[in-house]
Amino acid sequence: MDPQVEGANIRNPRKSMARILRAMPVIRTLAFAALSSLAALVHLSTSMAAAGGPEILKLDPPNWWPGHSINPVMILIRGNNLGGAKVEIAARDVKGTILKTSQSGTYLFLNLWVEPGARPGPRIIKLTTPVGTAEARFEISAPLAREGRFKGLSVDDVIYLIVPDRFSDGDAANNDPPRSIGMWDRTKARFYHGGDLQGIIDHLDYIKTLGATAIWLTPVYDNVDHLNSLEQYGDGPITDYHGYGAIDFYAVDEHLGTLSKLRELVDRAHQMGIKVIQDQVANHTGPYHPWVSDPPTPTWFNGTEANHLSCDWQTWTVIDPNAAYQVRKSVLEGWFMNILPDLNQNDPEAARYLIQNTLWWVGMTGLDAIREDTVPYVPRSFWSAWTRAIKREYPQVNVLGEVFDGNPALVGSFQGGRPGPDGVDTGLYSLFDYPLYFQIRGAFAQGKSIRDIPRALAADWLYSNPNALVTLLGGHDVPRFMSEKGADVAGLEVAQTFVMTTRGIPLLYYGDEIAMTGGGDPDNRRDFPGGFPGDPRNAFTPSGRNGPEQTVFEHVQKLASLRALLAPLRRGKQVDLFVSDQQYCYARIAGTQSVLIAINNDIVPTAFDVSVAPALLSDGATLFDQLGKAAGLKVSGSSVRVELPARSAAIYTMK
Ligand SMILES: [Ca+2]
Ligand SMILES: [Ca+2]
Ligand SMILES: [Ca+2]
Repeated sequence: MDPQVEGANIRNPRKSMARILRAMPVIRTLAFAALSSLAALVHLSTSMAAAGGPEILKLDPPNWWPGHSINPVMILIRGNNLGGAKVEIAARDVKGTILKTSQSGTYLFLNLWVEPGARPGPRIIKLTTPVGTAEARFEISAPLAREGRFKGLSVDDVIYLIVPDRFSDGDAANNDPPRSIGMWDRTKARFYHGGDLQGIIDHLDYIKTLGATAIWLTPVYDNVDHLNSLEQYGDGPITDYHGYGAIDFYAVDEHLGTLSKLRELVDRAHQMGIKVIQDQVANHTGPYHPWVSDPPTPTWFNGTEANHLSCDWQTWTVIDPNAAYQVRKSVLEGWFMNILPDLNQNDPEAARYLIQNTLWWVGMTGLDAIREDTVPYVPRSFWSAWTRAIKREYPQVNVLGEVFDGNPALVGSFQGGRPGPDGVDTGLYSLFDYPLYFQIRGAFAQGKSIRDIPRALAADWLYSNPNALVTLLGGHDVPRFMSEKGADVAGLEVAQTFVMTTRGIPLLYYGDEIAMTGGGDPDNRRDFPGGFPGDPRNAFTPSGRNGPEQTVFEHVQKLASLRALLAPLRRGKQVDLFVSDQQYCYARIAGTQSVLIAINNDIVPTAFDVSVAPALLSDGATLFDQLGKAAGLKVSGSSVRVELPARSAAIYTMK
């Protein structure tokens, strides 16, 4: 059954959904055009297929826009008996030619030319074979107004990462949907817990109050509607609650909501001055994607379910001048865990499909940036073409890429704006600063030397734009900071101060603002307390937070407000002034304005002298700690004497 046809928004139509509904393909065969019941439609069209006539089940994409930089748009039609079909579109402003048909007759690729002045509304695509005719409705959509949308991530942002299933349940009706019953169980760490898009909408004010300016949600693609028994961890089948196992790249998972709900979320976020970053995956599909047993082209995937490479994770080989092609191949073409079907971006139709899909989500929702999953496992030439296509249509929309590696030479090679070692400019705006992340954990949780921090920053020359890197002390793929050996609240706060004041764009992982604990995946994705019906307390409100939680929350809030207030913390050049085994002092300097940050990572109080001439501070200047924990400073000659309590940090500005 086609998930898009069956979408919940069709069952519960609302006024605001009208536009989305119009965009959905209404699929019918000629003989049954008058049918109004979608359930009956699917049933009956199946019997049509048995009769040998052509049948259309799905259009990817189901709609497109006039005046778009991609024209013709490639429509992948899934159905039956499509071999030898001829296409007819009764419209003067839309023309279609058949590009190819799969040998099985279950896929047909159509090039669709849309006249720039084409009026929004439906067009009927008619496919005819000697045995019969099938029709499907394709929608020409009015582009969303650009004002206030498609803004792109910038150094001024603070990102808040949410795993939607684990944040807040705003709609109990989608917890155990009829279509995918039996996947919801809050006692099981790898089952759906009921969080959804409505729950995020309901807590945008919380995110705003905290001080984040952008939200990143793990993928909202439709994932498989039954238990996943292929990927197991010793306790039976799991679910793909995390969203990374798409079975339909053109639909929102029914546990999270609908496409119109996602649009509503983006609009509501924009109204509150919050950007939205969509998590996308171009490397692989979920193991149950219908393409796996019947790929649209013979080379759609790298290998087949029965015969493929397994990914060996040796990502450095993709830029290693000494790596043999065969070694690199298992990184680029291997299936994750030997399970996840690896898309082949060298297949021209697969590449077009993926590029169009990215632009479709942006165009349908008005989102601002993309977080791209598993970047090193895809040919860099594809990223180059993909980012150029994004820029052509949405010049401000940019991409934050995941290269999960501690080696800055590898991560840096993926940042765009200049050719990489292979001559390819990926066009990626930002990468997660994992090289720095590992040092943050080492110093501020495990108590290792703080020198490792400036030592990591010394590799900034390997990046085309270090200020655009996304800095983090935690995320959904690593154990929580507070569950790291040696971690305590004081160390967490120092780490947060560092992340929010050093160069880069800070990432806050939901729950770290209240010092949540949790080990490795999936324990690091516990439900946010208060986000779910029946929770004993509500940590979204001050009265629902215990003492340490409230202290950490207020600390992060203060840091975010200082970041908003003080331009050097966002845009300033970072100048390291002093480092010893457990003390570190640096300035952020923008124009004539500077901010001084001092950290004592030791378990005892400390005092040290710092020469502040490079930070544009002159004799007699007085400085004040914005965090209110350290004494003020007075510049004497060209230096200050910093005095800090144990495990603490100060952010000094001129009074
Ligand atoms: Ca729900
Ligand atoms: Ca699903
Ligand atoms: Ca791959």
